[in-house]
Amino acid sequence: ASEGSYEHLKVTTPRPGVGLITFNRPKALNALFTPLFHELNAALRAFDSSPEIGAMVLTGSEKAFAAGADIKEMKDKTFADAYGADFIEMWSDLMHIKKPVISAVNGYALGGGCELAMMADIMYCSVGATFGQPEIKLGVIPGAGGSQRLTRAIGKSKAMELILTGNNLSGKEAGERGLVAKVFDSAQECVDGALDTAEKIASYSRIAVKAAKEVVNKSQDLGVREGIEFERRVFHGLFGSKDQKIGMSAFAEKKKPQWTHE
Ligand code: CO8
Repeated sequence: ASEGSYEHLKVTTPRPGVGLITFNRPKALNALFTPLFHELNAALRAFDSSPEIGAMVLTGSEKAFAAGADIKEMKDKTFADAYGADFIEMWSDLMHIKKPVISAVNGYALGGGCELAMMADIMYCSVGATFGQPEIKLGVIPGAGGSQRLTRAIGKSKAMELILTGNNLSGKEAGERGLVAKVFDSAQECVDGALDTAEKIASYSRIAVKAAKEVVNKSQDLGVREGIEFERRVFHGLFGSKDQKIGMSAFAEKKKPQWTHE
């Protein structure tokens, strides 16, 4: 994931252990289309497998995180085109990334843009962010998990209202309703805040971070009892890691832990 090798993205490593992916399709407000996803998936995978990287930030511009799927690319598709080619399946590869991903949302995050932001592990936004699932206005419905993730995040009644009306949700309200973890006053502060959090995550044991992300994600799929049992197994497993010995010994010796990520 070297700088400058992408057409629709900017890919950089601005902080120790942190990969930053910025959508760069300004003329179409970062509308999402297949060539962009080929690049996004390649960039995410490169960071996920890089030993240098501990966490990632995904962002757009001040005007738009992403204004949705590219309507011009989609408009002439038939059912057979969409179903036959599993249209947008590869748009959800973000879900298979093992390292934490933070979405820093400024401007429009509509339709697929909102869905992609919600696939991240932590969402941040600025007061100027605008979330929405406007698919109903185009004669369709959310197609990349919006109906499920938005409903879990903000509750059925509000999600239903947004999805049935196509109305937007402001950055401020996204914070109040718990869609995002934090709301910042400006776009720059939002990206910087996401980079700060990513840098902090990247400073910990990669093994523990991976396990923490995995167990929290399981809470979305499992019942509470199975989830707690799963968590305990993973917790026990971490006593087999070097980093558990390093972290706990460092505390006892009042030293800073030097992780080996093993
Ligand atoms: N697709 C294609 N082009 C777009 C899109 C889009 N979603 N959004 C904006 N653009 C283009 C415009 O056509 C325009 O291009 P041009 O200059 O060539 O005319 C350029 O971006 C700038 O846009 P506007 O002039 O419209 O800018 P405004 O500031 O006036 O308005 C809005 C901004 C309100 C965001 C407006 O552009 C808009 O309503 N866009 C469409 C929003 C939308 O409906 N999004 C949902 C799309 S459906 C969807 O996402 C289905 C999800 C499927 C799964 C996705 C998996 C991840």
